[in-house]
Amino acid sequence: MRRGLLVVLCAALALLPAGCAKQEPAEPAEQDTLLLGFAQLGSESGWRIGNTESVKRAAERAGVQLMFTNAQQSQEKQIKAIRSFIAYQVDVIAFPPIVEEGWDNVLSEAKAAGIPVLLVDRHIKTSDPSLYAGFIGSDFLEEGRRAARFLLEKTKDWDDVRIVEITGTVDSTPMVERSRGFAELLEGKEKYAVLGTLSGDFLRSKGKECMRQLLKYHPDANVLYSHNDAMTFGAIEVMEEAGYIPGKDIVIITVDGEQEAIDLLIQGKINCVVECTPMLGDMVMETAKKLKRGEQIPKKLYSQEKVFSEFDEGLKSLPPRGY
Ligand code: GZL
Repeated sequence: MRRGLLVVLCAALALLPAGCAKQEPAEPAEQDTLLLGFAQLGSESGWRIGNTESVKRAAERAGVQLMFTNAQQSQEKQIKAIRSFIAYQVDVIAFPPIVEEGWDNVLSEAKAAGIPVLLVDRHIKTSDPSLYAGFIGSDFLEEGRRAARFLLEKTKDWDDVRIVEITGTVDSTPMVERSRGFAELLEGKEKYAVLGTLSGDFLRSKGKECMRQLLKYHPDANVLYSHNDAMTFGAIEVMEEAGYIPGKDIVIITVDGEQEAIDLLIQGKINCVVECTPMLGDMVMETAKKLKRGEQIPKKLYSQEKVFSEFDEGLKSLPPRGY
């Protein structure tokens, strides 16, 4: 029954602007092959594109039959994709919730259908934690603290630290927690002031707009804390257009760890890159297989991450970042 719906469902999914990219396994699907529905949130950054590649490559390696959709930054489309996976009776659903609120109804439907759900990369706010089996991704609070720890070291001899912050998508877990972790370590330290905060939605284009606005109202800013590399790249363009020397006139702390960010760190245009790895695919496949076997999994599985900064030796010999 389930496989029989495949053509209909993918045709229906294909009506979604985001389309359905079902990955044909190399061999004919065995009955015990895991069928995983992955509702990606978009293609907003190099990080997200790397995450998509990681999921698809891992599915191939693991012999997992993958149904993959891209919601193009729309929560409504993510919800529709999850509903289509429920209709198709996939074995496991995995997705990065674009924002933290608004998932209880559709996840209750998945629970009623007996389909376990994996939160990947981002978290949800819910009063019912039974609606998801587990979370796989980064500790964003710690990422924020790591950004602050670098800043405290970098500015220990400064008298006056004037920070502007460009945040990610409002009400997304990385935005909320990267802000909170950063502020936590600067709490009560008089010489640190956040002059202005704007959301760049994790997009390079909006990062440019935000930096233009922030420099207009805070031309004396001497630190930028940006929640992802894509927005940082846009901000650097604006700084240089306005005559600032990035990494010198304005210390730049960014999160993700794309290759381009490491290259700019080596050039001295960025001062600190807090790693947030998109390479979650293998963890997702391994955990989804455990769920299909009815095994218990941890409620939270954190990825291991590092910090790269101007204090490091050997940056030029780092392996390629892959995103
Ligand atoms: C973080 C991830 C964020 C990245 C951005 O895990 O959700 O979304 O930091 C991406 O680059 O757009």
